[in-house]
Amino acid sequence: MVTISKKKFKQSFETKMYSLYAQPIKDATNEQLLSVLCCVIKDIIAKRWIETNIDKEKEVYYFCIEFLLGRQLKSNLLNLDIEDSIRDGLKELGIELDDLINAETDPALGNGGLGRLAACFLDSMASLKINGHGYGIRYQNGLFEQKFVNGYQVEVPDNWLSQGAYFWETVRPNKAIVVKFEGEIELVKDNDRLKVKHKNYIPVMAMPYDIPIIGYHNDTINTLRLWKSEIQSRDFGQNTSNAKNYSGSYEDALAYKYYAEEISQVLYPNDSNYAGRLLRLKQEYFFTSAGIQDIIRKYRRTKQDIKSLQNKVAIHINDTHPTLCIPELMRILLDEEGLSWEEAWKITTNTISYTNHTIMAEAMEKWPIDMIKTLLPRIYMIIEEINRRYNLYLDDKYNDENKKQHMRIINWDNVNMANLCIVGSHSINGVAALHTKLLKKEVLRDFYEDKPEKFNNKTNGIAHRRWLMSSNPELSDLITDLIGDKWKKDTTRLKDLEKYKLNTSVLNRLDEIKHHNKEHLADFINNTYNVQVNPNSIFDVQIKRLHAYKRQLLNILNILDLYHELLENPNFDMQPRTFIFGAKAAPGYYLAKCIIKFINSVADKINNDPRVNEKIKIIFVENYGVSLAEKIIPAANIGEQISTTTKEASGTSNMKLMMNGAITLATLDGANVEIFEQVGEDNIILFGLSAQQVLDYNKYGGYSALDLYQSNRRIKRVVDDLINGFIPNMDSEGREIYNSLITYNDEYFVLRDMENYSEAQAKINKLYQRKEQWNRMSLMNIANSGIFSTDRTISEYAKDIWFKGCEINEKYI
Ligand code: 26W
Repeated sequence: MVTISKKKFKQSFETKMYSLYAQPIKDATNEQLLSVLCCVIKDIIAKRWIETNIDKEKEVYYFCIEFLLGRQLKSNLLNLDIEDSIRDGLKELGIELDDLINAETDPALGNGGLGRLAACFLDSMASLKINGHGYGIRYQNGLFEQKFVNGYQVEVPDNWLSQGAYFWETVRPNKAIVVKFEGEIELVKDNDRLKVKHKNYIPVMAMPYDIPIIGYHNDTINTLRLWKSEIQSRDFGQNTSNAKNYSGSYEDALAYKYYAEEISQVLYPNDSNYAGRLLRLKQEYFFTSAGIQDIIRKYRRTKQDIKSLQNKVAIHINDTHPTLCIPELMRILLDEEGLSWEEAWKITTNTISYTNHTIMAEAMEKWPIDMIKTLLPRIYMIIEEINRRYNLYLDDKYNDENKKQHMRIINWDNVNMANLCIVGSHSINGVAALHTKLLKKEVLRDFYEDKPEKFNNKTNGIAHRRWLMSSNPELSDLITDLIGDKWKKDTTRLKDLEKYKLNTSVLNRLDEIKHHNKEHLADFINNTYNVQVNPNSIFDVQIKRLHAYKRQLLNILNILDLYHELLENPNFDMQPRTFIFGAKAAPGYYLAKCIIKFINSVADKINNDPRVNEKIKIIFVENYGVSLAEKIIPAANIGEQISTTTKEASGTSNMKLMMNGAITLATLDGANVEIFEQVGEDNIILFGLSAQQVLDYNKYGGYSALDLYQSNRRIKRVVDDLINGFIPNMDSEGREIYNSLITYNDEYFVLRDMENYSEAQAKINKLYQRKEQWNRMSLMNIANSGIFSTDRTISEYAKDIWFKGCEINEKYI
């Protein structure tokens, strides 16, 4: 393990300050101090980082179009176990560590669940000593910064590199790679073989920026390699003699610069609707090609037979965005290594595995063939050949035309990326038990019936080091006081907490810690939004992207209903509640933006109504992201997981909230099902339609939102509030939401689940008044959250997918 004494640290810090900034410490800004600290830490780990990268065993490469890392300083200090000596050392230099922790930018290189999961996976791979590395894109602008103006979401560009650099990264120009776009393919005779010549292509340089991923209390330091797109201005020994010839004019040079740099300019702020934009396809090929070329370059240096690639390398495709890994690997094996199609296909499918993250039809990627053909001529030829061979297989095996249509890779002039992933990989997994079941039985049924052995489930998880140890240190210390610290490396040990479930003093301690965290959050809310919240109220939290299926609307309509009840009957029995929302809407998603405006408008009305504001407060935090989540989750009493059943593949905020002692209020959707199985019915509040009921409604109809609206007084009252001026200044937004519920028959069953939801909320109201029982529920949630650590998830991926049949697998059995 790396260590550093306080004395040595202080010396290094001063020396670095002089060499980087030539100034005394007292003159430095927090950003400068932070950059110096990052450099010192990078020096400490450098040797170990190099050693980890000397290949020993099979390596895993995790391709993901987004990585939502969060701030790194605190978690790096935790994982290196040097926080105390660094804190003390800095103090002696007159510097507060916490100021530097807060000065770090939070790189928002992801939209939500998918990107954050990828970041948690990196943490667990390093902590389990798996040589597992991430490949992604170094977006110049991450997810937009959200501002509220008159209650509307306004998007501001996220300029996370405005300080000039990201202190954790190391750029490696000597490892740059050329990615080729457009041009023409010529087949030339070379002795008795046909050789592929790619002419007139546009070369784009992929520049690698490496971020160290530090394992917990071990010597593993993996790499997240993010690629930045640049013009090809230098020759790093790569043959680009067939590249397009530019005239050399100023205009040409500018156009080329724009073409290259645009690719990694901005993260697509959309996590639900597939947009089909050419630039997105460029991004997808850009980072997959760079990554695959990088892997093969490294492998070639080992001088091993390319046919043994699968023994040394596992490539994981996280959702369909990196699908082009499949034809890109084929291209290299065929065109550069000269293998036969059969050999290349075997290596490719044995090396690649795929995770599906959504069953929502509108998120499924289907790229027009003309677009792929023009942008990636050689890749398209390979996809066409994969499709041709697969069609032969299908025609041989099945007669049912409908079924075959469904399974084809190229269909209706589009390439279906999920189908390509399924055909081109040896493992397909869903992200929670219910999700995998729906994949097998509904969405991918034909593929499952064709090759059942390829399908498996890997229920998501969360990095407990960030989401409990680092963000909730008081709770973490209490747990260690009670059961020792083995749980930090094996979270199933949290179960030992159950023996305190009747221990009043432990339950009280738990309550004090929650209260303390709520006071911190209340202070933050007061300082930031100038709203007073009562730490004795129930903190009821819904934090996730804004989407109709996640049903923030159900939550706010119920709040409106409570408001009416309170106005009608001031003695209405209600524990004070603080409803906390955090959510960004995709900029082009109009209904989601209307819902944001609606929540903000209701908040404005209720928070300023003295008749009720001892009872209800609504806080919609601006610009929700990883850093805010770390503040909110430790303070939550209730986690709202209220998606329309079948729609949320897994969810991960449900796990974070549970692990911090919040009680889950949920539909039996995604991983909520498994949370329920862990804690039992006494420790979770369930409501709503079952998966089967939702499937049946969707198949056979039978639900009329209008009938329900007309027959239920309370439902009618809140729906009418959308359009009757009760909530001021939202005529058109209210109408839009109203139409989605009534005119379009409530696609997400908001009104259908409303009564049941409000009963569940009433139940919570009662339960919270029995404080000891509530605290016991909280303890039971923490105690049973252990299986939701990504350490469990990742060891399952390792055992069942990446290292299956390998010697090194013994470690994971
Ligand atoms: C439009 C392109 C697009 C489509 C889908 C961009 C991003 C996506 C993601 C796959 C959406 C996503 O983040 N899905 C979420 O993945 C989480 C991690 O598995 C799950 O916990 C969430 O339930 C799922 O919605």
